[in-house]
Amino acid sequence: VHYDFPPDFLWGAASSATQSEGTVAGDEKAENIWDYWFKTNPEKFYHGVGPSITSDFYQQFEEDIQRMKNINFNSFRTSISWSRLLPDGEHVNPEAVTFYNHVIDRLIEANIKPIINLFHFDMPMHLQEKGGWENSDIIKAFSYYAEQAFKLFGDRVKMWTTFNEPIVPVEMGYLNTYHYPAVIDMKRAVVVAYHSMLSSAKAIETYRERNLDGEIGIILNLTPSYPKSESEADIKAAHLADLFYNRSFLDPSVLGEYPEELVQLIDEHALLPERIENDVALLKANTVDFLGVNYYQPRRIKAKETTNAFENITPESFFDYYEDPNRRINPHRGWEIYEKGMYDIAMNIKQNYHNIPWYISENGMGVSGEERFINDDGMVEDDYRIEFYEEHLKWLHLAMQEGANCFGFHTWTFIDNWSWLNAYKNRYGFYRLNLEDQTRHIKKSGLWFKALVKRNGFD
Ligand code: BGP
Repeated sequence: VHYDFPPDFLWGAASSATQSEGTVAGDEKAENIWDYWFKTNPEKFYHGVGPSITSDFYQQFEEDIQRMKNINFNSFRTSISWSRLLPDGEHVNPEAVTFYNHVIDRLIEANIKPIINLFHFDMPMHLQEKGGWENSDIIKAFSYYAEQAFKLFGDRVKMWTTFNEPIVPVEMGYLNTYHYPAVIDMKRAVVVAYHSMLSSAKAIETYRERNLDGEIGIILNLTPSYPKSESEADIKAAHLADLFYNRSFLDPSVLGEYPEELVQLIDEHALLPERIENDVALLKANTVDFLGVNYYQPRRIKAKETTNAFENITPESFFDYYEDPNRRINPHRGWEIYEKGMYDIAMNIKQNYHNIPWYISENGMGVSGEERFINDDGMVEDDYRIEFYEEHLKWLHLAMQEGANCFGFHTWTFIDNWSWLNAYKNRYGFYRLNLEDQTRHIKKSGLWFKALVKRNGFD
């Protein structure tokens, strides 16, 4: 069997500002929630390594872009750091402008299409102090930031996204204590989700007002929810998980409105946020041009077994997770591997989201202790990662044969990078990062990718 992909298919990888740029002395970048949290709670971070130690893309981007070119990337996604571009929220930092201009120009010179994302978990601290996404003023602040980015870079960047995984700050920061501000409060979580969705729509409106020649979308982590059994209760539970964790952003982003059922459910539990004027019209008029889909693993759902679920309400008050004994697990990270999930997402978009153009904006395999796989030539022999990608690409290929409107595949990630909770524990890159001397070393998967892109497919 040959797995051929269409001409112009986007191949590359994704990264984010906070996870790759790093900070340097004399840097004008202001603090974001990650810098602040690391300063105040370093013990929360794996091995005490915070966001200042990264692969130093800020200083090494020229060579790194050559590395991308060497393995045939034709596209690359990263984010702008809001607190670097607008340290005080108002004035543009000229150093940041120079940096992002250089990154964008070098990418274009190397024939690598830049896809620029505006928000990847890194709220500037001065805005977080005013409530961050909880404060409705954020909608204006975000659209101001977006406008500056469009003005500065919109002549050359033709693909923008407003957010990466907007559900994650909601889930990790307001329903779990993993991300700052680390509170468990469904009411606040709903407000955060609502204001981030409106901020995305407002930024899209701002983009379109400028009549730029380009497209704007959003990146969502879609986690297909599979019921444990065919019982009505399990199916309903999986449906509710899907409403909370996928459709809360997917529907308003693509269809321009929240699922009625979700609104009702939120209302029944007295969790509806104070409405913003014109919200319905804003969402309706500013749906996305395209969708980025991050896919790692599905959710396995069963009906709720325990009672008293609504005491401290969270989405998990409505369903339980279960572990399928037959599931396959990535032994190096603990996440389930279920390649068909990618196909199911594709079919869902085709059937229920008017087959909007989309691409895989992240897919990847985190591996802890990857040094174990370094061979005598100093190369990580990550055959497990190659297999992981090929198995996913097979399902993607099938979906495309059945009409899925997918235009690209990006992996997570290019060079091993710093992760929010786990720092450098789990490695994902095509290049291994040696943290001691900041050297980069291609892995076997990097060479595999190079051949894949050249061939525009595999056999
Ligand atoms: C996604 C994020 C990325 C990245 C990735 C891997 O959810 O968009 O920023 O971190 O997950 O996850 P982790 O780093 O937790 O292993």
